[in-house]
Amino acid sequence: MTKKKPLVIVTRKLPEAIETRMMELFDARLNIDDAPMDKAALIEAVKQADVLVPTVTDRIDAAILAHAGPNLRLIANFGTGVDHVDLQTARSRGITVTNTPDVLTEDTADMTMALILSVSRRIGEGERLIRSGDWAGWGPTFMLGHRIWGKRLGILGMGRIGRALARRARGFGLSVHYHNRRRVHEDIEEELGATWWESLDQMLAHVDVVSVNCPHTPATYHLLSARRLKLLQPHAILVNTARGEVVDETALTRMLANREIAGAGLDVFEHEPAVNPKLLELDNAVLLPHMGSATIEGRVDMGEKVLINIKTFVDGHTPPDRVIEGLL
Ligand code: 8YV
Repeated sequence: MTKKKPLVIVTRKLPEAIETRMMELFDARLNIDDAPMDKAALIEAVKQADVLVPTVTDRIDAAILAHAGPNLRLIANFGTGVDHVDLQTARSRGITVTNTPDVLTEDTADMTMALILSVSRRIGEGERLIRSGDWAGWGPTFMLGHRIWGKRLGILGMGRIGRALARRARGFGLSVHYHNRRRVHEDIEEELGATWWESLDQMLAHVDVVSVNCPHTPATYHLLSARRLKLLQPHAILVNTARGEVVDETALTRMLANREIAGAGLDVFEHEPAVNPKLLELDNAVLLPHMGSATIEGRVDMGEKVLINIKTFVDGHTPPDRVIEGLL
């Protein structure tokens, strides 16, 4: 007798190769239209599924998980950050949660570097000028940005992406500073040429560029608060490719508007997909729609990780990217 395949509900459209494999391996319910699922649809999904595959756009909170059916044993997140899943509730309901680390590290670090360059060298402004048809030609004092070579970069969160950014930054002549809950091993510090700052406040006051590369957790919510943002020097720029919630977006917007800091490059927002309308008016802000890890290669790699996590779990083994184990 053949064993019944587990019902895997996928909340968003994934790369075709991943969806094909998902259907071969499991009883997969896909989201062909890619319309984000509303609360009622998510409740229905957790009621029925053996495995749920959500993304950052799905808020899997305690209210949703309260409806989880007895079959739901695994949430195999498509993405690294799991701040949209209530991990404690999942664990207490016996639901294991996995994610997709590593495979989006280099792409996200590339995008962080791109934002640092875009803000410093006014790439967005230049592009908009060309498209407006108003470009009157070159001039010696035209479109001057700031050199990044020789400046100080402060990385907030020296995990995988922070380290990948540090490697790139050195090639661009930036000196690397970082703040992390725990100091990284001295061999890594040496490889990256990175200086640890125990005090985030002191690092902020010292650097020219700040990059947010830590996850959003209760401990990092508004870590860059209005008070801390004020420690930045007026010529400093801030880049965020991690999570909007780590930065007080209202305070940041106000400071950008008043030129209390020079610029910001944001790929993530506090109330995504909503963006503070005042940010949209600012020339010193480069704004991207959460596309830090958006490469075809990366999305396929993420999908493969999801498949492996589900397959190992349903085969009775510990999935490689387990974030928490469901307790029962
Ligand atoms: C993904 C991300 O696009 O993996 C993450 O944590 O922020 C993104 O790069 C998204 O999470 C997919 O769910």
